[in-house]
Amino acid sequence: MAKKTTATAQRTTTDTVTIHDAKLQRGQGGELHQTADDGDAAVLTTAQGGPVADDQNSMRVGPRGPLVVDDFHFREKIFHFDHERIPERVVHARGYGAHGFFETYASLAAYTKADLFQRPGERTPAFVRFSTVAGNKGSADLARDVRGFAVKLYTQEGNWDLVGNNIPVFFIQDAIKFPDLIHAAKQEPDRAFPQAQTAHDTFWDFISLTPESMNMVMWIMSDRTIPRSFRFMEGFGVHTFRFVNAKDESTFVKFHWKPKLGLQSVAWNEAVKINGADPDFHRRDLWQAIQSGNYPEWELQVQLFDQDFADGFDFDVLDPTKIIPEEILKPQPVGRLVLDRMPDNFFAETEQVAFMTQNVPPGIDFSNDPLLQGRNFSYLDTQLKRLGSPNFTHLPINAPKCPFAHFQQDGHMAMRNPVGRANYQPNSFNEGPRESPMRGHRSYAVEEQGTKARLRPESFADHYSQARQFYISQTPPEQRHIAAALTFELSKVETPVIRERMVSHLLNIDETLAATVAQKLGFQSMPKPADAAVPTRQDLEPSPALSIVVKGPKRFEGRKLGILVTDGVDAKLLKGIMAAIETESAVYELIAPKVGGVTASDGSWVEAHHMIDGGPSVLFDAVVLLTSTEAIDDLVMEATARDFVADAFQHCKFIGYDSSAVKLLEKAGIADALDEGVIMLPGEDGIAGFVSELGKLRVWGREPSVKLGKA
Ligand code: HDE
Repeated sequence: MAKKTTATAQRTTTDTVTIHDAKLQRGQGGELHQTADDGDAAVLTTAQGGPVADDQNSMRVGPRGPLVVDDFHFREKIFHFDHERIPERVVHARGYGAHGFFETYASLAAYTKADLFQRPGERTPAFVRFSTVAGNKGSADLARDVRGFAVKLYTQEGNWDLVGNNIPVFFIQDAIKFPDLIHAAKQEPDRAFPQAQTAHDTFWDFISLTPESMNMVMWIMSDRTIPRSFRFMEGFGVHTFRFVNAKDESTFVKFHWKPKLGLQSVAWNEAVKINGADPDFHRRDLWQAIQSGNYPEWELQVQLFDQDFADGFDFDVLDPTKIIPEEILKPQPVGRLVLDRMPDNFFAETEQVAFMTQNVPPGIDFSNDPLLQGRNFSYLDTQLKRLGSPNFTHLPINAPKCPFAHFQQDGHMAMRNPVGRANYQPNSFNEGPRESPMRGHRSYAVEEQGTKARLRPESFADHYSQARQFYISQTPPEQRHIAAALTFELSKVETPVIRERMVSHLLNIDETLAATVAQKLGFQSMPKPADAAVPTRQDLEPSPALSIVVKGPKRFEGRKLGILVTDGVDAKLLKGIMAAIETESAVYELIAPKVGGVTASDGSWVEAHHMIDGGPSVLFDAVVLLTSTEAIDDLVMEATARDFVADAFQHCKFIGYDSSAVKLLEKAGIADALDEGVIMLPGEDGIAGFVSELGKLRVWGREPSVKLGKA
């Protein structure tokens, strides 16, 4: 007898089974169906709209026979599934986006006619996508990498895309080098690894042969490339742009986004562990913040300058490997960006959003930065490749939110089709839109002349002075992290000459830095400094604005406290801490030895967010250990609990603890090393005093003793 393998045969007990809130019922032939016949769900249909009777079983000949070709529902379902993926972005593949708005503070009419900057208080809808550059779509969030900070502003005069990064300079001075840079940074082509890492030969080979990247090297080896959250990063337009006003006068402008909650990064050792504990750490952080109403906010600041300033400045303002230090040209706040809504659908919005540097409204124009000009060429191409049709602007996320009218027509997947007879202009039928010389985008009428040639200007030749300036502007822990990052990255480079070449560049930046890295790499002798077209300037003043620590937060606001609790936890103390954290506009999560929660000293049940394994201390900005005399002996036996404390300590975090947790400090091996950041609770200044201390975020003075990142 043939084996009975149908769903009918497998399910013999009940007639109705609830699965994911839908009902499975038996059809006439006894088959099980998910059914909407009771009226509480929409009827499942094919893409053609035909109601589907059975979505659980494909059509076949007999219970164990072959499938039949006329099962159009099966064919359509599988066909569509097979085509679900689109090519990932060639760079910035992994990203996460959110909706929000930009609000103008005051009219900038004197500088620009850009409509969004005319009326104080006006709000312009915005969509922002944050990204890493090198990793593939599924890579981990805490890769050491530049972060993309791409902003689409749906202005009343067309979309403006400010496609920036969290670092204000770039690796190269000419867009023609971009494919080489990216090939070198991504996985090596023969072995297809390493993923989302620059710590490999080809990257450092290219970099060491490209001295113009040295300023960027200092930035990427700093903690800027391991941000704690998208919410605590700066964003930069990088290039010099132009504002153009109604009188057609131009002012140069550089754009900066400043996070309201201050800057913050993680430690490298922490980043490595976060990638294992929660590869979606940055996504989850943004999701949780927005879903809980803690809307991240940035201020848009602009550096405005004229040709005279540009002529007198130490470096060429068209060179994207240089900044204009904020101390020399103060950025002016002009508005704020608030992210207050997550997309309804990741693919439709975050994946399909198409940013293009050439999307500028009237009043915003380009400079001759060769990188910017090259980008203006590239971004349109890449959207066609990725989205597959010139009609990608028909997708809601890419469509302007202002009225628009043009004669572009047809093509794959055209969703908006012109009506009427005249699909051209001029026409005699008075149909369709006409151009508007008064309102339309006009480029600044700059006079250009020169000899056509492939060349690099002399004014782009100084590759080391600003790299040095960046390095000397960092606080001691930040300088240590740069040395440690260089050491780590170069330790993964197998070809000795590449390491040597890098150290020879470092000699032109800072001798102590070069010596530290060389010593850690085990060099027997120092290489000669790299040949430099222009000697490094020693006279550039440090720019404190370049330090993350200096620009850190004043409060714990927006950060997350991890509270490790056990049965018998002091209910009053716990409640006090939770209330104080809420008052600080911060959040907390509870971590317990077991899934579920614990019973507090007053007998109440305390629900935990994580068991210790799933909530290591790297996921938090500070931690508190609240246990009890009954539970502590079991707790100290847990390796994960000891790691929780030891990691928090070595990552220089603040640790609050109650008297019963002393044993855990001992077992974690830190009881002898307690400092001002390890605080017995409720503490001399009470819980409020403890929470106020947390605003300092890290006890950097501890770092040399724990040797975290000490090169
Ligand atoms: Fe991009 N870049 N880029 N880039 N870039 C892309 O466009 C390119 C550069 C940046 O979230 C691509 O839609 C060239 C600098 C961001 O969707 C592509 C050059 C800066 C994003 C492209 C650069 C950026 C991209 C790939 C050298 C900071 C992600 C997918 C001249 C100011 C946008 C895409 C998003 C994406 C080309 C250099 C930022 C291929 C040729 C400098 C944030 O068009």
